[in-house]
Amino acid sequence: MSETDGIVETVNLAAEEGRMGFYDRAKAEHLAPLWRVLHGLVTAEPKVTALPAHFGYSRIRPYLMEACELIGTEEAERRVLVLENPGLAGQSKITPSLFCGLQIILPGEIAPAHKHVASALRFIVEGSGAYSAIAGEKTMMEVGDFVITPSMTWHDHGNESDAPMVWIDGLDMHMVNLFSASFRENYPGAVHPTLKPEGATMAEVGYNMVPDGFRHESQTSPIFNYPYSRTRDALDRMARFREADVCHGFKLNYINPLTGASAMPTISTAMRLIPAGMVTESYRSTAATVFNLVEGRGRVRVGDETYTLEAKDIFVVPSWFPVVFESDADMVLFSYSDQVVQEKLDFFREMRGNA
Ligand code: 1HN
Repeated sequence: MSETDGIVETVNLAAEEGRMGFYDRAKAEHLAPLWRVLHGLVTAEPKVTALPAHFGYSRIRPYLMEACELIGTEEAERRVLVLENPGLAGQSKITPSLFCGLQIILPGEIAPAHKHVASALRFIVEGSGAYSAIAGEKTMMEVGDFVITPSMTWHDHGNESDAPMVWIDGLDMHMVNLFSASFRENYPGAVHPTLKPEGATMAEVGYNMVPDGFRHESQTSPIFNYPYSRTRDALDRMARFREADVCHGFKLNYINPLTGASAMPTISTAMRLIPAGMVTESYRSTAATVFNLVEGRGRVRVGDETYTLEAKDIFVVPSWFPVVFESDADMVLFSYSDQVVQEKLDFFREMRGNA
């Protein structure tokens, strides 16, 4: 929408000439007439500048490998290629509120410890046996695992395997920056000392049981690795006795087991299974969503675009764009969005079918 779109709707353009002197003098006092911008500020429908986009993993992977020859993790701090929404180029945004990157870490490398207000998710795409250490507890990561770094929590990563590890980094820093609330700190030393044995937190809260007096102040789930083996098993079992949702297939949302709320306070995360042969009904919502195909094959239609999907591909559905999935072989899709924030703020809207 251009600046004049709002003006045409709101004010009599012929009369504007006589007001220009007033506008000029008001501007000197940092005053501006709302009536010239009103309808651009408060639109009748979402004003979406983000575009649908598809990042084929086989096309991206060579760039990740080349980046490994050009820079180490010590210098880069994090060796990440940012997935930029083509409608939001140069802003490090996959959607207006969310970051998406692909991080690669080679055998023997360490991504040094730091912490920041922004929360991060890792979704593992390739490799096995690298760890993320969060608040002094390591977790080994496998393809399909969903790993959380809560706000202002020390974290470092290391690859103790003999192959590269690649994961998606999803962050909420654009929300943090909207509020000018960002802080970050580097740890004095490459790695944070180990404070808890691996699996400690999973034992405490990962089995629908909790020790007496267990305290957890943060709004982020205490569970920081949701392993794919369990997620996949749950989807499989669910598909045997439930009806698939016509828009989402079989969908499970990641939750904080202590509260039942979204696992992360700022990012909704989910895994869905769209069984072979299913074509979903059209769905749109105000929560722009980033997807990763973990397994399976098929197509997705986003607005007027159709993307053929192979395992590990990433794509984005902007706000209010209709999405339809066509599954050729059981598709398992991870997704993240800002839905939880929009729900908290009473912004969220969705439309099922073509209604
Ligand atoms: C970050 O801290 C990580 O810890 C990854 O691995 C990606 C992108 C922007 C800002 C901070 C990490 C990031 C990031």
